[in-house]
Amino acid sequence: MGRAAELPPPGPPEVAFAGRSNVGKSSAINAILGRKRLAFTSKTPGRTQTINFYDLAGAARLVDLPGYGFARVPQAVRAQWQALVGAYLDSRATLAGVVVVMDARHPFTSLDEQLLRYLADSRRLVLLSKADKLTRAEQTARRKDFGDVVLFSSVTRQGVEETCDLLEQWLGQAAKIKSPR
Ligand SMILES: Nc1nc2c(ncn2[C@@H]2O[C@H](COP(=O)(O)OP(=O)(O)OP(=O)(O)O)[C@@H](O)[C@H]2O)c(=O)[nH]1
Ligand SMILES: [Mg+2]
Repeated sequence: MGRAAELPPPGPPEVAFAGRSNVGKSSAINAILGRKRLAFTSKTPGRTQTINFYDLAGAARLVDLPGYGFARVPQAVRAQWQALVGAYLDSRATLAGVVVVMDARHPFTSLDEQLLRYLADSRRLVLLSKADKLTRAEQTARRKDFGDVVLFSSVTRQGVEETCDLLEQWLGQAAKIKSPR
């Protein structure tokens, strides 16, 4: 894992993607940017281990954070994760907002709740990922349970537009993140 000292110097506004391992953060970034293999994804939880920055024509950045809650990670690595991601979320002056990605099929864990509480005063958006695994009825039920969330799928691209619109608002006029259609 990298250290905070290795982060690129603050530049344009950034939106960071946070959440448990394997929920689809890197895939969501790829779907939003319309680039299949930009951010590395994997079936194995714990794929993203450092903080990765994706530059949007110099006007903004999307930031792929390593996931938390991966049981097989040794305690030392977990502590390092907390130090790295905690320091980033705490002190990044150019952080414009955080997208919290949760698997639409699973209830929030206590770590998810901690993160949401921690971000309570920030700009944040909750994506319920892998929505393609749910039926319409299940999607409706999730929306009722969780309130203000976007049902999202990097496979069907459900929710991509809605997310892009909101991120563009956060990032300001300079940042056009939608891929050309
Ligand atoms: N069906 C479905 N699978 C998805 C979706 N998004 C991601 N996946 C799959 O879920 C697995 C994990 O995706 P990643 O994008 O690597 O997840 P991550 O949150 O970045 O994981 P870490 O980097 O380990 O924290 C991969 O096998 C993806 O193909 C989705 O919307 N639908
Ligand atoms: Mg990842």
